[in-house]
Amino acid sequence: MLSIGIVGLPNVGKSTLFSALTKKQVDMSNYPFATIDPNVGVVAVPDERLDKLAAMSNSAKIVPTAIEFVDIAGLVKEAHKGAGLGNQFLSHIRAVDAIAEVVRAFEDPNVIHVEGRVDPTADIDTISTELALADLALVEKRLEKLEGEARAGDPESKKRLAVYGRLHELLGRGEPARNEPLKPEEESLIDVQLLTLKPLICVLNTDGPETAHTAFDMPQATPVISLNLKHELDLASLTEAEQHELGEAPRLPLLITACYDVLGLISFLTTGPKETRAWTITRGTSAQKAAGKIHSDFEKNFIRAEVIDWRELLTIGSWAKARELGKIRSEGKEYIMRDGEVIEFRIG
Ligand SMILES: Nc1nc2c(ncn2[C@@H]2O[C@H](COP(=O)(O)OP(=O)(O)O)[C@@H](O)[C@H]2O)c(=O)[nH]1
Ligand SMILES: [Mg+2]
Repeated sequence: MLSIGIVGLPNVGKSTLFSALTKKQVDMSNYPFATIDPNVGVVAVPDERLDKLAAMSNSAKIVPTAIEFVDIAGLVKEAHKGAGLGNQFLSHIRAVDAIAEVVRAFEDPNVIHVEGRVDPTADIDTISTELALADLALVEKRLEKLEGEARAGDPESKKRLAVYGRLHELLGRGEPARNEPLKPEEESLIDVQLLTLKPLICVLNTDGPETAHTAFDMPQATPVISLNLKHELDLASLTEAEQHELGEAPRLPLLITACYDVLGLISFLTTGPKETRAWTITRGTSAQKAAGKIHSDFEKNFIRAEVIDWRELLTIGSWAKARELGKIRSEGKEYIMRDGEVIEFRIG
């Protein structure tokens, strides 16, 4: 399962976010996941398509797709040199697939800020610098080994050396590795887990009106979501009816879907009387590979995929009717799957 690490300075709202995300799960009676470990929680990806398809198919259950969130201890200045939890902390970030960086924008004299002031831009800078310097140390170690191998004439090492050399320059300036435009074949030569190459999403923890996000700088192309996390946690403890009564809807689902997006993930759907279910694949996955998500035999014995867009299926009202109308397409193993397609695989 893909995981998102919640990262940020101490006292910015990371654990508040984690609690809000995982609290929601307790109320989801038909969902088997909950908090795995005090710091790791599995969170369903909200998907309105599932409810609608389940109603159409009279499904006994709904199985959403899920991602894992990890509450990682607070990062402090000089972490790359071992300050705070230092390296132990950094190794936890290396293990995740993407980073949700929580940034404090709320003013509250009762909550101490490690630097004694609320300054989102400066905090983002502190975190980026620490992550870049941690990567720099790793890249330097890697370069040393590769230089030896390249001198010995290994052609693969020479290619790697060139890519790591470019990253070294960038990281040395405190810039994230993701700023270096790499071709897919160059990226595949990187064989260490670089923190600053992981997809990043920024959660601006605001108090009150959600306008502050225009007032600070985030590295280019980083999605920013502003939320009042304390308020989200309060909302997460209420039932849907109670939320409705207050006239407030939680904004947390926005973050979950944005994380799914930033990871380049899409879903295909299956529906029937037994269950309606979402399956996660990365953008660009073929029909045959997608079949393997359900069962490895499905991939091996794949004949074809029967496909229809979820909206079209709902409009028609049933799979049988859609077939009658000739609206179910038949696709081969090379077909590239699109988000929101309802599939039946034909297997030999
Ligand atoms: N006023 C205010 N306080 C918050 C907000 N989010 C978190 N806090 C408080 O800040 C403190 C630190 O939050 P916590 O989630 O434990 O921070 P962490 O160290 O990043 O995990 C707690 O007392 C929270 O209740 C917020 O949006 N507004
Ligand atoms: Mg915490």
